[in-house]
Amino acid sequence: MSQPDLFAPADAGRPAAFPPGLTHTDALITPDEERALIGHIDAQPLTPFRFQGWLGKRLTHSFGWRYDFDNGDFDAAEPIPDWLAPVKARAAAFAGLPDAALVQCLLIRYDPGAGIGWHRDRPVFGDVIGVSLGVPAVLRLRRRRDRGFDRAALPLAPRSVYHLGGEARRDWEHSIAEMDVTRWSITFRTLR
Ligand SMILES: O=C(O)CCC(=O)C(=O)O
Repeated sequence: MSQPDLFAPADAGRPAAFPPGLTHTDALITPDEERALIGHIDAQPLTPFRFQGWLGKRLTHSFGWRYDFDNGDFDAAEPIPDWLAPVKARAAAFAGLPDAALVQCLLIRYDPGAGIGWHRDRPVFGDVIGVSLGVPAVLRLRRRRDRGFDRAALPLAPRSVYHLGGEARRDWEHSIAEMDVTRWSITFRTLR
């Protein structure tokens, strides 16, 4: 497990400490497992992310619980399927959480041109554990200060996993820039 890049560029050249509560490790799964997971994700009924009538470019599918960004509804969804069980167990162990606590799962496919803008996950969710698939990406983080933002950037290798807990989850926003090539992610969440 690593706490990469203790310092990253910030607005006005001010360095920002890497957020406490963010941990990361490479190689959570093997390349064969990654290929199988990508195949499963592509076989799901992925739909464009919707936000208050606006249609995003990334494609998503939820298991366990679904938060509807169009109307704020939060409802039970189809149970997390068996093909996700091994990666969920490893993600939970990595984060030091009980497997049973990861009750929500979001699949995302970012085709070229798709990204995810600055946000904090909805307050109904607790810890967030993300598995990154396909190609390298960068998880950008920022926290608003009196002037500008503190910023950090976590490189995500394919098959790596990150955990947003504590301050990183509570006080920092995160985003991923628009991709040039397709990337997939699996995020697991606890409920508060
Ligand atoms: O694709 C990722 O790793 C990030 C996903 C994310 O930020 C989210 O689902 O809220």
